[in-house]
Amino acid sequence: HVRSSSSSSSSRRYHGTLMAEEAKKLAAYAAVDNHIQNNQVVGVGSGSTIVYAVDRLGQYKTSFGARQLILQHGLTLSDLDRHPELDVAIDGADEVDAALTLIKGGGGCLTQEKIVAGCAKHFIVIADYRKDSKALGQQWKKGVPVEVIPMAYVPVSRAIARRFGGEAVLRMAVSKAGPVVTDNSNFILDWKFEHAQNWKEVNTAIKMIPGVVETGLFVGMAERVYFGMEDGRVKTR
Ligand code: ABF
Repeated sequence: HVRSSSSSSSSRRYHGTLMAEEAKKLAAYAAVDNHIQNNQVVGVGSGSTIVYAVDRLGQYKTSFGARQLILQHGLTLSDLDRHPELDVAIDGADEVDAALTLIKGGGGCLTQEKIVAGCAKHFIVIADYRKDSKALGQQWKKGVPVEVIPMAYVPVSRAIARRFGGEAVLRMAVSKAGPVVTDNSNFILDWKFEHAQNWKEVNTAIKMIPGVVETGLFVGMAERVYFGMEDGRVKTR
């Protein structure tokens, strides 16, 4: 069944503005309530916003994929071998522009999330107000993540900068002990672009560079985005 959106009246506020955590929860609950029905197969991504969606999904009888969270919430874990077609995928994002183009992968996950989103009949994004942008780069300043085969990171970085400008920098672990290694055992380049581009073309072109596994540009994939806003409302796009 589908429930109506969360009300804002119970939202906690901080100095008159909704805290980002509360905004994430608002967006997540509204998305689940509006798009998930019992017994659906649902794909979920990673990050701090999706935690609230799984929390809400735990109240439904649903089977889906994102290991620890799902198990913690007593939901049925599955995979794309058993369920190659998903009813809905829900995920967070680092930035969402006016055309619903996303930057993802700030937290290190993008390839598996793009695969899951691509397997879903409906791909729904949840985010707090800080991710709401007119044009990519206005809010998210860390660039577009690009997952690369480790031995190719230097040539890929040079190819991106040469072709599209800016700089593609190897992402290092917080400890600085070495590069971040993804869940697919690859590295991540953060491409700090200089100006707005045709993201569809850029996404395709970067993917064609040998050594690139996937980009954090999600173009034409998101069907609907839910933003939890500072004033306690949920904005959809
Ligand atoms: C994952 O989590 C990543 O693709 C994206 O970078 C990030 C969003 O995380 P959060 O919800 O914590 O901002 O989906």
